[in-house]
Amino acid sequence: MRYRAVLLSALLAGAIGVSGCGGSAVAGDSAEGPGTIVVGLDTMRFNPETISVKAGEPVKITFRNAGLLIHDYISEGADRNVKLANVGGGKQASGIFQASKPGTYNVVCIQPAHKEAGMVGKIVVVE
Ligand SMILES: [Cu+2]
Repeated sequence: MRYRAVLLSALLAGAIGVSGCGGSAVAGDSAEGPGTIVVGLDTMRFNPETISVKAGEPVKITFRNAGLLIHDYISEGADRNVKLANVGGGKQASGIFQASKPGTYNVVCIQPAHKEAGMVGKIVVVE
């Protein structure tokens, strides 16, 4: 529903000519799931560190890099992992995560030394 509202307001903005930046950010994106945003920081943290999703449901995860360094948001062990790699500073990327089995799935940034510095997160899949 939120996706549809965003799309509608984008269309309206375009129609009355107040659209600030060219191109549609939503075109081509999957509309599956309500969507969750995780921010990556140069302090080697994900914010939020842990997100919670429902088992079996495809969830759109958007990883927004608020730092200057390149970061990744890569999950492990799920049916469909998000592999948002080499996201530049100020950029963002989206992917679909889906896990049928409840549990805790790890997320890492695989840039050199980032994981070791604590750039790890979790996706908790609940029933
Ligand atoms: Cu990183």
